[in-house]
Amino acid sequence: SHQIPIKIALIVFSVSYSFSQNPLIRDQFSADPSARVFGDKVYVFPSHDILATEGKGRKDWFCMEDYHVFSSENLTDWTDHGTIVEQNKVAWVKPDSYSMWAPDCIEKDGKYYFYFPSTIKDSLTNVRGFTIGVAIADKPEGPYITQPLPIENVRGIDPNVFIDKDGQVYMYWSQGNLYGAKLKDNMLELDSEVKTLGDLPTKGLKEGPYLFERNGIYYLTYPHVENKTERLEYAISDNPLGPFKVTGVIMDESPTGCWTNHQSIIEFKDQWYLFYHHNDYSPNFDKARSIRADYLNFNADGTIQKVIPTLR
Ligand code: FUB
Repeated sequence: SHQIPIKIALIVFSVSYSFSQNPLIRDQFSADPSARVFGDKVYVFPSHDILATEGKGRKDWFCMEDYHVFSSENLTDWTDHGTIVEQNKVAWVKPDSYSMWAPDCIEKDGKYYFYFPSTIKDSLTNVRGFTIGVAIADKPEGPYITQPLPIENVRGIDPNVFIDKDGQVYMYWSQGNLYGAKLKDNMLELDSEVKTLGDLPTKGLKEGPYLFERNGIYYLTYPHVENKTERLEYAISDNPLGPFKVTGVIMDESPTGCWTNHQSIIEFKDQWYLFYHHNDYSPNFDKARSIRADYLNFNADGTIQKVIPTLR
Protein backbone atom coordinates (compact mmCIF):
# COMPACT_ATOMS: atom_id res chain seq x y z
CA SER A 1 0.00 0.00 0.00
CA HIS A 2 1.00 3.66 -0.31
CA GLN A 3 0.47 4.21 3.37
CA ILE A 4 3.92 3.08 4.51
CA PRO A 5 5.95 5.61 2.44
CA ILE A 6 3.58 8.37 3.55
CA LYS A 7 4.02 7.34 7.19
CA ILE A 8 7.83 7.33 6.78
CA ALA A 9 7.71 10.76 5.14
CA LEU A 10 5.62 12.06 8.03
CA ILE A 11 8.03 10.68 10.61
CA VAL A 12 11.06 12.16 8.80
CA PHE A 13 9.26 15.47 8.44
CA SER A 14 8.21 15.59 12.08
CA VAL A 15 11.73 14.69 13.31
CA SER A 16 13.48 17.36 11.27
CA TYR A 17 10.68 19.85 11.89
CA SER A 18 10.75 19.44 15.65
CA PHE A 19 14.54 19.81 15.72
CA SER A 20 14.61 23.02 13.69
CA GLN A 21 14.41 24.95 16.95
CA ASN A 22 17.40 27.20 17.38
CA PRO A 23 18.60 28.59 19.72
CA LEU A 24 18.18 25.64 22.08
CA ILE A 25 17.91 27.53 25.40
CA ARG A 26 15.50 30.42 25.42
CA ASP A 27 15.23 31.71 28.98
CA GLN A 28 18.88 32.64 29.60
CA PHE A 29 22.09 33.15 27.66
CA SER A 30 24.30 30.12 27.06
CA ALA A 31 27.55 29.64 25.11
CA ASP A 32 30.39 27.22 24.36
CA PRO A 33 28.20 24.07 24.34
CA SER A 34 29.92 20.83 25.24
CA ALA A 35 27.36 18.17 24.27
CA ARG A 36 27.68 14.58 25.49
CA VAL A 37 25.54 11.47 25.10
CA PHE A 38 25.04 9.82 28.49
CA GLY A 39 22.59 6.90 28.37
CA ASP A 40 19.64 7.77 26.14
CA LYS A 41 19.94 11.54 26.61
CA VAL A 42 22.06 14.38 25.35
CA TYR A 43 23.52 16.53 28.09
CA VAL A 44 24.87 19.96 27.28
CA PHE A 45 27.37 21.73 29.50
CA PRO A 46 27.55 25.33 28.26
CA SER A 47 29.08 28.50 29.64
CA HIS A 48 26.52 30.88 31.13
CA ASP A 49 26.73 34.45 29.90
CA ILE A 50 25.19 37.14 32.08
CA LEU A 51 25.34 40.90 31.65
CA ALA A 52 27.87 42.81 33.76
CA THR A 53 26.34 45.42 36.06
CA GLU A 54 27.83 48.06 38.37
CA GLY A 55 30.24 46.23 40.70
CA LYS A 56 29.69 42.90 39.00
CA GLY A 57 32.04 41.92 36.20
CA ARG A 58 33.68 44.12 33.58
CA LYS A 59 31.55 46.28 31.32
CA ASP A 60 31.53 45.23 27.64
CA TRP A 61 33.31 41.95 28.39
CA PHE A 62 32.38 38.32 29.12
CA CYS A 63 30.66 37.95 32.49
CA MET A 64 30.18 34.39 33.74
CA GLU A 65 29.76 33.26 37.34
CA ASP A 66 28.40 29.71 37.18
CA TYR A 67 27.47 26.73 35.04
CA HIS A 68 24.15 24.99 34.43
CA VAL A 69 23.65 21.61 32.77
CA PHE A 70 20.77 20.84 30.42
CA SER A 71 19.47 17.50 29.11
CA SER A 72 17.12 16.38 26.36
CA GLU A 73 15.83 13.15 24.84
CA ASN A 74 14.86 14.74 21.53
CA LEU A 75 17.10 17.86 21.17
CA THR A 76 13.96 19.99 21.29
CA ASP A 77 12.69 19.88 24.87
CA TRP A 78 15.49 20.78 27.29
CA THR A 79 15.51 20.33 31.06
CA ASP A 80 17.60 22.83 33.02
CA HIS A 81 19.10 20.92 35.97
CA GLY A 82 20.21 24.20 37.54
CA THR A 83 23.58 25.43 38.75
CA ILE A 84 26.32 22.82 39.09
CA VAL A 85 29.43 24.93 39.84
CA GLU A 86 29.66 28.54 41.09
CA GLN A 87 32.78 30.72 41.04
CA ASN A 88 32.48 31.81 44.67
CA LYS A 89 32.25 28.22 45.90
CA VAL A 90 35.43 27.00 44.18
CA ALA A 91 38.38 27.24 46.60
CA TRP A 92 41.02 28.19 44.00
CA VAL A 93 39.01 30.62 41.84
CA LYS A 94 39.70 34.32 42.27
CA PRO A 95 36.57 35.77 43.93
CA ASP A 96 34.37 37.79 41.64
CA SER A 97 36.43 37.07 38.55
CA TYR A 98 33.34 36.27 36.46
CA SER A 99 35.55 34.19 34.20
CA MET A 100 33.92 30.75 34.23
CA TRP A 101 34.65 30.13 30.55
CA ALA A 102 34.05 27.15 28.23
CA PRO A 103 33.77 23.82 30.14
CA ASP A 104 33.60 20.13 29.24
CA CYS A 105 32.32 16.99 30.97
CA ILE A 106 33.09 13.32 30.43
CA GLU A 107 32.10 10.02 32.03
CA LYS A 108 34.64 7.45 33.22
CA ASP A 109 33.82 4.33 35.26
CA GLY A 110 30.45 5.70 36.36
CA LYS A 111 31.77 9.08 37.50
CA TYR A 112 31.29 12.41 35.72
CA TYR A 113 34.27 14.74 35.48
CA PHE A 114 33.49 18.38 34.79
CA TYR A 115 36.45 20.49 33.60
CA PHE A 116 36.28 24.27 33.72
CA PRO A 117 38.67 27.20 33.27
CA SER A 118 38.83 30.26 35.45
CA THR A 119 41.36 32.67 36.90
CA ILE A 120 43.33 31.48 39.91
CA LYS A 121 43.69 33.35 43.23
CA ASP A 122 46.88 35.42 43.41
CA SER A 123 47.83 33.78 46.73
CA LEU A 124 47.99 30.30 45.19
CA THR A 125 50.54 30.89 42.47
CA ASN A 126 52.92 33.46 41.08
CA VAL A 127 51.54 32.81 37.60
CA ARG A 128 48.55 34.98 36.74
CA GLY A 129 45.58 34.10 34.64
CA PHE A 130 43.55 31.13 33.56
CA THR A 131 43.97 27.55 34.65
CA ILE A 132 41.69 24.50 34.63
CA GLY A 133 39.88 22.79 37.50
CA VAL A 134 37.81 19.64 37.89
CA ALA A 135 34.55 18.82 39.68
CA ILE A 136 33.30 15.24 40.13
CA ALA A 137 29.77 13.80 40.40
CA ASP A 138 27.99 10.45 40.42
CA LYS A 139 25.35 11.70 37.97
CA PRO A 140 25.64 14.09 35.00
CA GLU A 141 23.34 16.59 36.68
CA GLY A 142 25.39 16.54 39.91
CA PRO A 143 25.85 17.34 42.70
CA TYR A 144 29.47 18.12 41.71
CA ILE A 145 32.29 18.31 44.25
CA THR A 146 35.11 20.62 43.12
CA GLN A 147 38.75 19.70 43.61
CA PRO A 148 40.58 22.07 46.00
CA LEU A 149 43.27 22.96 43.44
CA PRO A 150 43.37 23.17 39.64
CA ILE A 151 45.27 20.68 37.46
CA GLU A 152 49.01 21.21 37.89
CA ASN A 153 51.12 22.54 35.02
CA VAL A 154 48.18 23.71 32.91
CA ARG A 155 47.70 27.35 31.95
CA GLY A 156 44.90 28.28 29.63
CA ILE A 157 41.22 27.95 28.77
CA ASP A 158 38.71 25.73 26.96
CA PRO A 159 39.43 22.24 28.34
CA ASN A 160 38.31 19.23 26.31
CA VAL A 161 38.77 15.64 27.43
CA PHE A 162 38.79 12.60 25.15
CA ILE A 163 38.96 8.91 26.07
CA ASP A 164 40.39 6.71 23.35
CA LYS A 165 39.23 3.16 22.55
CA ASP A 166 42.21 1.75 24.48
CA GLY A 167 41.14 3.68 27.59
CA GLN A 168 43.91 6.31 27.43
CA VAL A 169 42.60 9.73 28.46
CA TYR A 170 43.74 12.96 26.78
CA MET A 171 43.12 16.59 27.65
CA TYR A 172 43.27 19.48 25.20
CA TRP A 173 43.15 23.19 25.96
CA SER A 174 44.16 26.53 24.49
CA GLN A 175 46.19 29.62 25.14
CA GLY A 176 46.50 31.28 21.74
CA ASN A 177 47.72 27.91 20.44
CA LEU A 178 46.25 24.49 21.10
CA TYR A 179 47.87 22.07 23.56
CA GLY A 180 47.33 18.42 24.43
CA ALA A 181 48.61 15.92 27.00
CA LYS A 182 47.76 12.50 28.39
CA LEU A 183 45.77 12.46 31.63
CA LYS A 184 46.27 9.88 34.35
CA ASP A 185 43.50 7.37 35.08
CA ASN A 186 42.49 9.51 38.08
CA MET A 187 41.43 12.20 35.52
CA LEU A 188 43.09 14.85 37.69
CA GLU A 189 46.77 14.93 36.71
CA LEU A 190 48.77 15.18 33.51
CA ASP A 191 50.55 11.98 32.54
CA SER A 192 52.86 13.32 29.82
CA GLU A 193 54.70 16.38 28.62
CA VAL A 194 52.43 19.11 27.26
CA LYS A 195 52.47 18.94 23.48
CA THR A 196 51.90 22.05 21.35
CA LEU A 197 49.61 20.92 18.55
CA GLY A 198 51.62 22.39 15.70
CA ASP A 199 50.82 21.79 12.02
CA LEU A 200 47.76 24.02 12.47
CA PRO A 201 47.44 27.49 10.91
CA THR A 202 50.27 29.63 12.29
CA LYS A 203 48.44 32.95 11.82
CA GLY A 204 45.53 34.00 14.01
CA LEU A 205 44.16 32.84 17.33
CA LYS A 206 43.09 29.24 17.74
CA GLU A 207 41.04 28.19 20.78
CA GLY A 208 38.26 25.84 21.86
CA PRO A 209 39.80 22.48 20.86
CA TYR A 210 37.34 19.59 20.64
CA LEU A 211 38.60 16.17 19.59
CA PHE A 212 36.51 13.19 18.52
CA GLU A 213 37.14 9.93 16.70
CA ARG A 214 35.20 8.33 13.86
CA ASN A 215 36.24 5.25 11.86
CA GLY A 216 39.82 5.47 13.11
CA ILE A 217 40.20 9.15 12.17
CA TYR A 218 40.91 11.63 14.99
CA TYR A 219 39.28 14.97 14.24
CA LEU A 220 40.73 17.99 16.04
CA THR A 221 38.18 20.78 15.66
CA TYR A 222 38.80 24.40 16.69
CA PRO A 223 37.62 27.98 16.15
CA HIS A 224 40.26 29.98 14.25
CA VAL A 225 40.36 33.65 13.35
CA GLU A 226 41.42 33.78 9.72
CA ASN A 227 39.88 37.16 8.91
CA LYS A 228 37.46 38.98 11.23
CA THR A 229 35.66 36.47 13.45
CA GLU A 230 36.10 32.84 14.44
CA ARG A 231 35.26 30.13 11.96
CA LEU A 232 35.13 26.44 12.87
CA GLU A 233 37.87 24.38 11.25
CA TYR A 234 39.30 20.89 11.61
CA ALA A 235 42.45 18.89 11.17
CA ILE A 236 42.76 15.09 11.10
CA SER A 237 45.26 12.50 12.28
CA ASP A 238 45.59 8.80 12.98
CA ASN A 239 46.83 9.65 16.48
CA PRO A 240 45.07 11.65 19.25
CA LEU A 241 48.10 13.91 19.69
CA GLY A 242 48.86 14.31 15.98
CA PRO A 243 50.62 15.25 13.81
CA PHE A 244 47.44 16.74 12.35
CA LYS A 245 46.68 17.69 8.77
CA VAL A 246 44.55 20.83 8.34
CA THR A 247 41.56 19.54 6.36
CA GLY A 248 38.68 21.97 6.13
CA VAL A 249 36.09 24.39 7.44
CA ILE A 250 33.07 23.15 9.41
CA MET A 251 31.28 26.49 9.73
CA ASP A 252 32.12 29.82 8.12
CA GLU A 253 32.55 33.09 10.02
CA SER A 254 29.39 34.51 11.54
CA PRO A 255 27.52 36.49 8.88
CA THR A 256 26.39 38.96 11.54
CA GLY A 257 29.68 39.47 13.36
CA CYS A 258 29.48 37.36 16.54
CA TRP A 259 33.22 37.27 17.22
CA THR A 260 33.36 33.90 19.00
CA ASN A 261 32.10 30.50 18.02
CA HIS A 262 32.69 27.28 19.95
CA GLN A 263 31.84 23.73 18.93
CA SER A 264 31.28 20.17 20.06
CA ILE A 265 30.30 17.22 17.90
CA ILE A 266 28.33 14.11 18.90
CA GLU A 267 26.57 11.15 17.35
CA PHE A 268 23.08 10.58 18.79
CA LYS A 269 20.65 7.96 17.49
CA ASP A 270 22.65 7.44 14.25
CA GLN A 271 22.85 11.13 13.37
CA TRP A 272 25.85 13.42 13.92
CA TYR A 273 25.32 16.93 15.30
CA LEU A 274 27.35 20.10 15.56
CA PHE A 275 26.70 22.20 18.66
CA TYR A 276 27.86 25.83 18.49
CA HIS A 277 26.72 29.31 19.50
CA HIS A 278 25.57 32.62 18.11
CA ASN A 279 24.36 35.89 19.63
CA ASP A 280 20.70 35.34 18.61
CA TYR A 281 19.19 37.21 21.54
CA SER A 282 21.78 39.97 21.74
CA PRO A 283 22.44 41.31 18.23
CA ASN A 284 24.33 44.37 19.48
CA PHE A 285 26.53 42.68 22.08
CA ASP A 286 28.28 39.49 21.04
CA LYS A 287 29.26 38.38 24.54
CA ALA A 288 25.70 37.36 25.39
CA ARG A 289 25.28 34.23 23.34
CA SER A 290 22.90 31.32 22.78
CA ILE A 291 23.68 27.70 22.02
CA ARG A 292 22.48 25.99 18.87
CA ALA A 293 22.75 22.67 17.07
CA ASP A 294 22.53 21.53 13.46
CA TYR A 295 23.00 18.26 11.61
CA LEU A 296 26.55 17.43 10.64
CA ASN A 297 27.29 15.08 7.75
CA PHE A 298 30.41 13.34 6.50
CA ASN A 299 31.52 12.58 2.96
CA ALA A 300 32.47 8.99 2.06
CA ASP A 301 36.18 9.82 2.53
CA GLY A 302 35.57 11.01 6.11
CA THR A 303 35.76 14.73 5.37
CA ILE A 304 33.11 16.92 7.00
CA GLN A 305 30.46 18.73 4.98
CA LYS A 306 30.21 22.40 5.83
CA VAL A 307 27.33 23.20 8.20
CA ILE A 308 25.20 26.21 7.31
CA PRO A 309 23.76 27.65 10.53
CA THR A 310 19.98 27.76 10.60
CA LEU A 311 19.92 31.46 11.46
CA ARG A 312 16.55 33.04 11.65
O1 FUB B 1 33.06 32.03 26.46
C1 FUB B 1 34.31 32.63 26.73
C2 FUB B 1 35.29 32.29 25.66
O2 FUB B 1 34.85 32.76 24.40
C3 FUB B 1 35.50 30.81 25.47
O3 FUB B 1 36.27 30.21 26.45
C4 FUB B 1 36.04 30.81 24.09
O4 FUB B 1 36.08 29.53 23.50
C5 FUB B 1 35.11 31.77 23.40
O5 FUB B 1 33.91 31.18 23.03
